[in-house]
Amino acid sequence: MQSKTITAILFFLILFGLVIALAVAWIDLTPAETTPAVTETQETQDVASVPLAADPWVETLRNAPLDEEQYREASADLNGDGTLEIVALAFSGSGVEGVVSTISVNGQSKTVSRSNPQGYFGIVDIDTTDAFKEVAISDLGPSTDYTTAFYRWDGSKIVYLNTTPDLWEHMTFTGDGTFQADARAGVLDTWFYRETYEVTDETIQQVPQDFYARITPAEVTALKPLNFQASITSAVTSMTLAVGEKATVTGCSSINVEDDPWCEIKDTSGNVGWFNAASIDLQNDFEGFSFAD
Ligand SMILES: [Ca+2]
Ligand SMILES: [Ca+2]
Repeated sequence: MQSKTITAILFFLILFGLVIALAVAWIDLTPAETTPAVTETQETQDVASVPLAADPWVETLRNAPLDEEQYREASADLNGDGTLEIVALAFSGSGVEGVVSTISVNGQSKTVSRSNPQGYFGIVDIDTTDAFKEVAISDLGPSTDYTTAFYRWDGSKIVYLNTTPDLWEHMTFTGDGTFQADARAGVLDTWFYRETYEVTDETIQQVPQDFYARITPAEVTALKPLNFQASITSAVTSMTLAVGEKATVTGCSSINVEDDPWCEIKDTSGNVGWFNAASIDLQNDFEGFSFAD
């Protein structure tokens, strides 16, 4: 009886020892994998040493590579007095369309009113006969509605001249006090024309044109028989289109609906006619007009 009891106790002790040994081995093997290194780093980091959360888009704007004539900081004589000004563009805010850019000249600053900045400015000379050079800051807009804001330094303060459509790199500056930019028309379908602007009395204004030519003429096809008159003022029919006949719309007399614009159309034989923009049904008279946001 006694030896049986001793054997049972020994067996139990060995079994118990084995269970303990296995448990210790399992504990030794597993913990390293359940605590990721990143969490440890975050927990042990001193809160004061953590940099403020930077908006990735603001960082992109601050660090994006620049071409030759693009600047985030520049020294330039903006008012022709022989002294260089320090010009700088800074960014704050967050989100692609929530970023605010601020232009500063010699420590004075102005907020650029648009919200999707390209991240740099250019220096242009609209009129080579005056003392000023202009700071041009373009913005990509909410849906490729590109704009450029223009500023001057008058010797003591920043003067906002105006904001025009298009990116300044895409504009034509001939130095005669005017420049050309692509602008979107407000009549018919979606089309762009070359707008001329001039700088006068510390502001930039459009120069009215008799005719606004489409940069890309609209290639259209008549969906019903159509007549066109010889000019805006002559009601004589100069051109007709049969169903299925192709023609090209080249431009209009105005780019604003309020001006009651007339538009020019040419057939494939070179005949020219005019139609009132309000008189046609863009969807049912023609096929081929394009509509974009
Ligand atoms: Ca100066
Ligand atoms: Ca000038």
